Amino acid sequence: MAHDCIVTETDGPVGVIRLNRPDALNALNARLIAQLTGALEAFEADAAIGCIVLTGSRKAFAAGADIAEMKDRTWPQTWLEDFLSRWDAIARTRKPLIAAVSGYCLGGGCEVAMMCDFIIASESARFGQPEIRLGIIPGAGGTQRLTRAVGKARAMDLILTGRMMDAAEALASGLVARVVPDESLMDEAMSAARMIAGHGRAAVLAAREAVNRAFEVPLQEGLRFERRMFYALFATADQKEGMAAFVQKRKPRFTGG
Ligand code: DAK
Repeated sequence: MAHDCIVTETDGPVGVIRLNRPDALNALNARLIAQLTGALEAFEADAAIGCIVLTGSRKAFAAGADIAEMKDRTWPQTWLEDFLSRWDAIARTRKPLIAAVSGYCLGGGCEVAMMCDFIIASESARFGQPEIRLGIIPGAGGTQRLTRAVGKARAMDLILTGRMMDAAEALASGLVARVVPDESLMDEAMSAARMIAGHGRAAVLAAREAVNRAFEVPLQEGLRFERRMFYALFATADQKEGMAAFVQKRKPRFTGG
């Protein structure tokens, strides 16, 4: 499928996907989601890529799922076709995924950003789950991931009122990892992505898997999982290289082995 809703590029070991439907504030229609999941799969399969940055425009990361596309759907259609099920593929990405968010990040857009490993926001970013104003509720993880990120009180406030929160509130509530000036957003995201891509690949995958476990299992099970992953990394060449480099006072040269 030709890419007319996204733009992809690579910069060394970093893959960049830019959502690109400027006339609709990057509203996420089926075509865009198909292109996005296809691009993620391609970067996953490319051994040269160690980290992926997902971004939008200065005005909008994405203003949500495409309302015009879904407004006339019926319940049997949504149920029988498992409407929007392709979205799950975004959350299944194994390589580290950073959301670089500027402008509107609403509804499904906020849910996609929350599927990423972390969010770097620009000062103009606005987050929200306004679905309630359309007579629906979040359907791609908003009630679950937002609640885990910001806690019940603020998640209820945002989801029940449908209001937006600015970047400062998103930072204070733990939804985003960093807030940077608008003009520095991509530099900051790319520099974080290059740093991650430069680390040992197995350690990076193990780290993100272990952190994600924290949301799914009881503490003792999570701690056991972390320890097993920690031990397993001693089987990698990158662990030998990382520790040898430290004692030899030089930079490590990780190979992914
Ligand atoms: N869908 C379609 N078009 C949209 C859109 C959207 N979500 N958001 C904006 N647009 C279009 C507008 O219709 C307008 O198009 P034209 O009239 O120029 O043709 C253009 O983008 C510019 O928008 P505005 O003129 O409205 O721009 P403003 O600056 O005045 O306002 C705004 C910006 C972001 C406040 C406003 O556009 C707005 O409220 N947009 C809707 C936000 C929203 O309600 N988002 C939630 C949508 S529901 C699921 C997966 C996902 C979902 C559910 C389930 N599964 C996997 C099961 C997700 C659901 C949603 O996201």
